[in-house]
Amino acid sequence: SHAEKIQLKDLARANALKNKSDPLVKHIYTADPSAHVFDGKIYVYPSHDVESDNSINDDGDHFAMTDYHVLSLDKDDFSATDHGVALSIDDVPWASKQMWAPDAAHKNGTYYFYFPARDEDGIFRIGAASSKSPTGPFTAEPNYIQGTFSIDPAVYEDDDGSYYLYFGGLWGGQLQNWHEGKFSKADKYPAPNETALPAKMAKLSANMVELAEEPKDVVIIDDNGETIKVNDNNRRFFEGPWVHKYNGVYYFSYSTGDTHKIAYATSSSPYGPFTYQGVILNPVLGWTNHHSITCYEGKWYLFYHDSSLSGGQTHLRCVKMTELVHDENGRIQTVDAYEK
Ligand code: FUB
Repeated sequence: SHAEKIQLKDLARANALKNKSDPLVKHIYTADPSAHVFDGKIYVYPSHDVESDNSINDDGDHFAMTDYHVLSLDKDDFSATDHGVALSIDDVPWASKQMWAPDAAHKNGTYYFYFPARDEDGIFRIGAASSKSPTGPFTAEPNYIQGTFSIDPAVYEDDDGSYYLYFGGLWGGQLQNWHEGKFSKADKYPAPNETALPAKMAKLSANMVELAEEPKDVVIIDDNGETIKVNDNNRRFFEGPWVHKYNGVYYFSYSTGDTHKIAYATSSSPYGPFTYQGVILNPVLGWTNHHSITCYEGKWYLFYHDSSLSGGQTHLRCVKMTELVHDENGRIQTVDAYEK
């Protein structure tokens, strides 16, 4: 019967999620999973980690990725299919190296893929590519999105048909090299007791491959309305922004970088300011922590990664998923996924 089929599906999904330590795929290294539901199916847009001889440093030179694969999840048991190379650096005219954490969006039958990479001058920019299929292959725009810089794009599709691009990352992500619209080689941070460097956001143009406005600061404040400060490493934005909406509230979530958490803050507007709320995901195995959140058939899921598949090598990661719970007050229950 129909009811039995639904029960079987729920069982299969519950089974798939029971073991939080199972990577979605094991034949390649994957990281930074951005998950979306397109046409009734979950698609995951991850980075594709590769071995590299580069030295391990604070600039992230060891993250030397050169292409992207897209995963889709089976509707019944969430088993993952790898759809092969969706975009390669050889097919991106402006990009020189390091294809880092991507995202995707859907509008009017076209799928848009967003990705950071260094340009010919070694400066991180954010590019766009498109396809008629959610799994690509994607055709890159000839140049990066004008006005973008830094890393980790995340596109949020609002209920009114607006799309917002959030981006930014410290250290290797170069946010600290941008001041008054100019890139400088020297790192420059505000004083420790000043407002932390913010993520950036801007509305996308109707064509999805341009910004409709100058990037604005994503301001995070505490319960007293004070901005989160540079030296508040447990709460300040580091990289990996993501936005979802729950009960009409915008949730801005992100990695705290050197304190290795996924934290979140909430607002009544996609522009913020966002009020700090707490931790979504505690540190995982490996230096980076990077996530996304999506709702599928009434349940919320957290996608994240760790370095368990490579025995702990920070730049060789694997993506995973688990259920995410908002309590009756809209607070997110902290997930502890560290493998002991
Ligand atoms: O995967 C490369 C970089 O590491 C990402 O862009 C960051 O968010 C971090 O996960």
